[in-house]
Amino acid sequence: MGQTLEAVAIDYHTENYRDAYSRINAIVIEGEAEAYSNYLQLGELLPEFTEDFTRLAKMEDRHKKGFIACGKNLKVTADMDFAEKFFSELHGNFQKAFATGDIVTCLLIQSLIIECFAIAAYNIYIPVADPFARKITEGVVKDEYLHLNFGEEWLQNHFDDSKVTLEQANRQNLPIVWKMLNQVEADAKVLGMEKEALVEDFMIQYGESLGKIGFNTRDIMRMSAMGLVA
Ligand code: Y39
Ligand code: FE
Ligand code: FE
Ligand code: FE
Repeated sequence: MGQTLEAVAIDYHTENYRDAYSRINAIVIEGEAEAYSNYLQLGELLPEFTEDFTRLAKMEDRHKKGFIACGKNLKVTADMDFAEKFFSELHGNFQKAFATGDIVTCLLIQSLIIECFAIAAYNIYIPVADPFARKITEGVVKDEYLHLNFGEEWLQNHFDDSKVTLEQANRQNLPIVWKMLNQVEADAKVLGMEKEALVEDFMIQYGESLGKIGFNTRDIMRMSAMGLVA
């Protein structure tokens, strides 16, 4: 809370900071790479939107390049093995849904859950980032809102047919996000990002999205608390 109001003095060159950055930076690079391929796959599932999804995928590829530059700037080697494991459960669920042509679950995982996670993380990171990374992240987060919006609109237009699947996919995937957050809590803190702030931002963003799609307040409360443990 009040993260942006506190004077933040972070030494971006300490061993401790760069060690934590090697994992968070890798997560973001891996996340952007997976988002790229997720959008290409969504373009396969929804041929009438292939061009749109290809456009979103290209943005994700640019984001990845930007974050690779951020790591380079701090002379950090990204721990990609860690990042791949970090995303493996969510990635597996996306691939399972893709294999059965389950557009709704694919959209929930990538366009709602992962985009809201990205928006929360990037917004919390910007005020505490080094100046180079801050500029990059400010550009990236604007795109993530577009991605979230795209998924919201499709789901809003297909709400009645998607509702049951969305609830089920939420139940299956939201607990994974909370587990992921716990795994990065300590590293995020070294970077000046509090878990409490990340959870708060995620909840606000995700709840707003569910509301736009068509869920009522009671649904939203029930759905966004799913699997959340302190
Ligand atoms: O749509 C996107 O670009 C999303 C892939 C990127 C996900 C980034 C995930 C950020 C989690 C970082 C956690 C740091 C506390
Ligand atoms: Fe705060
Ligand atoms: Fe992105
Ligand atoms: Fe995105």
